[in-house]
Amino acid sequence: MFDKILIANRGEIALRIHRACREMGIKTVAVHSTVDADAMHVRLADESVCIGPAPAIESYLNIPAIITAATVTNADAIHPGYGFLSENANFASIVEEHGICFIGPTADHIALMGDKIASKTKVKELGIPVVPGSDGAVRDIDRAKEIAEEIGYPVLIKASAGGGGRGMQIVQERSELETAIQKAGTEALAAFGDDAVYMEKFLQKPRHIEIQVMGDGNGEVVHLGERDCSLQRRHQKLLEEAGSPALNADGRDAIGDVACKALSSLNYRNAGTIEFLYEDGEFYFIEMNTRLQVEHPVTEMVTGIDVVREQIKLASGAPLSFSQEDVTFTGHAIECRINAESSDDFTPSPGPVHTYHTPGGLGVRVDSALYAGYSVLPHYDSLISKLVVYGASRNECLMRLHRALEEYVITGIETTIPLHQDIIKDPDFVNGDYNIHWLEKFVEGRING
Ligand code: MV4
Repeated sequence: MFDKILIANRGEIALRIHRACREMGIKTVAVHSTVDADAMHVRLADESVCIGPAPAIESYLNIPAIITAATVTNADAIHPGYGFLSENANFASIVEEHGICFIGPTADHIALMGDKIASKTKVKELGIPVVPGSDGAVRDIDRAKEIAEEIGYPVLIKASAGGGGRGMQIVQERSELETAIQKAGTEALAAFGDDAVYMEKFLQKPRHIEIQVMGDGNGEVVHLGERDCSLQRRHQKLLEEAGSPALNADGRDAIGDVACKALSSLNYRNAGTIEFLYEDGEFYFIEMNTRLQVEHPVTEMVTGIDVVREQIKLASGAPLSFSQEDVTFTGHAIECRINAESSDDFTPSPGPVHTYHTPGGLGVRVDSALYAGYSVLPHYDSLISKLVVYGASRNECLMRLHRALEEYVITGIETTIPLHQDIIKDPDFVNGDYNIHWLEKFVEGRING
């Protein structure tokens, strides 16, 4: 097992990783920018290294500075968390070239899944259902028109180097297709340096359901069930649940099985998430994330498995500590992402936190690096806390979430707590009756009365 891990991240996820290390008797090294010197992740770590000024490009994305920090502190491994360098294949290989273990998948798998055309082609070949569309890149406009007629309009043009909603064009009819393909290609080239685009049937009212997987790199792959992440605004998730209100145990087993078989033949290593659109009882692969995800705690609550601990064990060369039969799904969990933003128009609200009082009690977990007197910085992501609530049933979970949101006191800055309080009162939400478009409409209705 590792003696010391460098955590190449900040905020709540740096703390989350630190906690797993502490419980495993592993020493931690925090890295931080100049403005993060008094951050909680720095205070708790055994050692810390300043890696640059506030802009992430010069600190949390500064590969030479992070490698140097790991070298001078003698760290055996680096955990990248999410965001920043977590899905940078180049970073993963540089880490390994320095004899340091990268806690995550191989650089090749990160690169494969980062290329949306290559990953779709690969997973389709491995038996995962994909959205009907072009097989590979769209090059020829006449061929594109043929495919669009076959699958039916509307279609969606996506950038191969995109992902997470960046670089997409909806096409309603044949006359718009050529212009949209050109526009998508030009935009993709400017944004990502790669003009490759592909085409898919546009699904009108899907849910976003993702499957958590973990592999040992030798063909053993298990799944930890699904998360429903349909509540998003501008491709930012706001609330996630495990399990999905739309899925039962049989549905979960079926898609989980398909996911495990496919990733087993890839010899997938460490944690990963396969994202699907789910419409009319069918799953359609869209993307795979090769990192620990923000919303992993809801999976931990219903399975009892510590995903970060398991990541660290796998990275150290241990086999999976459980088999598929050992994984059971009990109760229901919901995560509310608390952002330092206005609940009405989502304008960022950085600044000093005056009062800070967290909810507690049975079934309540708060993953946050906030403390009274801390000042939320304008330079980074506005996520300041994840309120994660467990209940024996979805209804118990919702009742508990009501009271936990009521207990939570953060003053000095605006937060998304009031928005969450309204969402969980809505009858559609209570019934689990929502899709990827629901939140945008809810937010609009909430402001305009
Ligand atoms: C789609 C889609 C409908 N049809 N693909 C957006 C983010 C990226 N991961 C894929 N996205 C979508 N792909 C087809 N063929 C609708 C979306 C989409 C979306 C997906 C998940 C969660 C929220 C979303 C919001 C708008 C659009």
